[in-house]
This record gives sequence, structure tokens and C-alpha cells, in this order.
Amino acid sequence: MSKVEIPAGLKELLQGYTVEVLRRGPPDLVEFAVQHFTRILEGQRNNQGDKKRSKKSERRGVSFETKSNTPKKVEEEEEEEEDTVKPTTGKYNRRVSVCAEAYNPDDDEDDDAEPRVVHPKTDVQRRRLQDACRDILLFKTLEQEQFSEVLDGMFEVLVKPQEHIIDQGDDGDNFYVIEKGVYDILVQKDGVSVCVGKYDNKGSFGELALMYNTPRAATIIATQEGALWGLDRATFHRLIVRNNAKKRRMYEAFIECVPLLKSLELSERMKIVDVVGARAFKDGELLITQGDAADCFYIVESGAVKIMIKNKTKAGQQDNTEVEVARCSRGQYFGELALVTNKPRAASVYADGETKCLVIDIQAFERLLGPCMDIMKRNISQYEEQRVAIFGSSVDQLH
Ligand code: 1OR
Ligand code: 1OR
Repeated sequence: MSKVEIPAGLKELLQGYTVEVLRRGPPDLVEFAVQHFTRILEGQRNNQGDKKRSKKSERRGVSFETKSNTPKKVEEEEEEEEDTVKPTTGKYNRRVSVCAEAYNPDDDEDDDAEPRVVHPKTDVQRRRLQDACRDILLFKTLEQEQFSEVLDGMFEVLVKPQEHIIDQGDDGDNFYVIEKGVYDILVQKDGVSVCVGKYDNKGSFGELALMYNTPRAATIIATQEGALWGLDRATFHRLIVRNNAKKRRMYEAFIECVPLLKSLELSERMKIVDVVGARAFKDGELLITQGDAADCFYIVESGAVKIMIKNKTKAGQQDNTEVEVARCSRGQYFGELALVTNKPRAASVYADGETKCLVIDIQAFERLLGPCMDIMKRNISQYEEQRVAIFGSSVDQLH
């Protein structure tokens, strides 16, 4: 039998790839392998004497200081051409191909050298933009400086009724934040376009194709005149996708021990981390108001919340005092009931001490938490039993 020699370094190479797969949970293993090994190859080439490159990698991940408005040194000029990214402001300025793009945002060392895209705005525009972006979950874990770069990079897009902002299957060009307007979400099912939800004057969309280098997963159509703020793909990558790598490291351990999410694959849990926002609340702060319309779901990261329900008399009259019916602490969730039943919030929720929560919007909740629905529904049926125990059976049903 001929002796098979294992080439030096093979084991380490394969181990490195496996570790990265487990850390990042890429959607496509083959594509990720191409990107992973290409990066290693490029790293090896760069190590072989390219001084300029090694200077760059010293800066990697440290700051975003290299901006287009910073004068470049003569020695860097020859790189400038390949690093220049023209602002993409329209949906028709589409990228031709996305398949060679790196998936691992940590290794996007060239991102630092990319010019910072700035779309000038009037004071009024900037204020409107800031208002529209205040509650955007994807921006909630950015440092102040990154957030202001995002605002600089955004451009206004006015839309007309019936305009397709995004078409399912296309390459991703921009990410959009809604300033105003109502937008239908359509998804192809068995060749038929089905409306699966809508954005009503708030929220954001178009992040998935940019985060995962995938075709657009849904069609988004304006149902009336509206205003959006777009962020081009390169700037989204440089600021948001890179921040996601940090988010994954920050929340990986926590999200692993959230009981509700145990039945998900690691890669599915990481996709949740990619789209969550982190919010901090002061003692006594109101997170949810009973009777309000619902648009998000919460997981307690630290601290605790009190769930309060308006008291009802035996005759079913509501008085304004509230009764504490439950508490949630680290790892527990709340705010699912209204999303599952499509009804107003069934209770008010207050922070009990300084509290931090991860927040997921309704679209991501529906897209990513389907596999946990049975557990949630089982717990919801227990609310009903508790309700009878606390208030008796004469009051309205929760769902
Ligand atoms: P994108 O870049 O893929 C379409 O472009 C965008 O629609 C997508 O990013 C999301 O921001 C947004 N499934 C997939 N994408 C959705 C969904 C969705 N809803 C909004 N988008 N689902 C609907 C959940 C209410 C799941 C459908 C099966
Ligand atoms: P939501 O979207 O309705 C309020 O917003 C949240 O409080 C609700 O989702 C649940 O996640 C959470 N009855 C209703 N909501 C409850 C209850 C509850 N407990 C937690 N929530 N009951 C307490 C059961 C121990 C029944 C009390 C009458």
C-alpha cells in the first residue's frame, strides 16, 4: 500500500476554515470557503514584501481615519484608483456582480482606505434624517462617530406611488431608512407574488442583500408618495457590516444561553444578532404601553422588567391602576404576544432598575423566529391561565 503524506499545513488550514465557519455561520459554505482561502492567499502574497500593504494592515480595525477628504500621500496615489468608490445614489446604478466580495467583515482591510462618501445636506434635511434614523435598530450599536458617518453618507430618495424600490432577485445596491410613506413587502411563493407585510411610515429595509451578498429577498413597493434615505452598499459594508462582526463577538455568548433560541441553529442565532438593536432603559422607564400598536420584540440582556396590566373591576370596567403580573430578567423575552396575535399590546412594560434589552423588529421576528413559534404559543396559553387566576374570568380575553 502506498504511503499517503499529509502536506504540511493542511490540518491548520482546514481547522482555520472550520473555526471561521462556526464563528460566522455563513449561509453558503462553498462561497465562504472561496472567500476565506482567497483572503489567506492574498495575505500570503502581501506578506511577501509589499510594504505599503503591511502599513495598511497595522491600521486594520483601529479607526476609520482615512477619509477621502484627507490629502493622500504621493506613495499612496497609485492605489487610489482601485480604492475609489463613487457614491451610488440610484437604484439603477446597479453593481454588475457581487460574487467575489469578501464575506468576513473583519478582514476588509481595504474598507479603511475607502473614501468616505458625504452627501451634503441642508440643516432641515439633516434634522429630518436624524429623526428618521432615531429608532433604526441597525444603528443602535454604532459608536457616535460611525453613526455620524452613516448620516453623512445617506442621500434622499423621493418615491412615487407604485414605484418598486427593490425587486426580489436583484443585486443589492442600497440600504433604505423610511422617513415617510407606506411600503408593501412582497415575496414570490410558487411563482405568485404575495404581500407578506408592510412598513408604515417607519423602519428600514434592504439590509439582507448587503449583509450576506445574496439577491434581494423581497420586493418593496411604495403604495403612496414617500421619502426614503438611502445608504450605498460600500458605506453600509464599511460601517454596518463591520460593526456586525463586533456585535457577533459581543452577543454570541449571551444569545447562546437564551432558552427561547435554543432550538435554532448557531447560524440562525447569529443572523438574529446581525439585526438586533441594543437599547438601555432607566429605572421606571416605560418600554411598552398597553393598547399601543406593536412593532418589535425584546430580550432582556441585563436588569429586569415589570409587566403591568390595567386593573379591571368585576364588571369589566377599567380603572387606571396597574397590577404587576410578571417579571422578566436576563435571557427572558417579552413583547411577542401582540406580534403573534396581531393585536394591541396586552400589557405595559417598565424597566426595574437600569435595564438593557436586545430589540428585534417585527419583520425580522417573522423571518427569523418562526422555529420558536411553538414555544411562544405554549407560553401564551399559560398567560390565559394566569389571567383567569389573577382577574377571574369576566374580563376580555388577551388573544
Ligand atoms: P433585501 O436586501 O433582501 C429586500 O431586500 C428587503 O425586504 C430585505 O432585504 C429586508 O430588509 C426586507 N423576508 C425577507 N426580506 C424581508 C422580509 C421577509 N420582510 C422585509 N424584508 N419576510 C417577511 C417578514 C414580514 C419573510 C417572508 C417569507
Ligand atoms: P405584548 O406584545 O402584548 C406586553 O406586550 C407583553 O407582556 C406581552 O406581549 C407579553 O410578552 C408580556 N399577559 C399578557 N402579557 C404578558 C403577560 C400576561 N405576562 C407577560 N406578558 N400575563 C401574565 C402571565 C404570567 C397574564 C396576566 C393577566
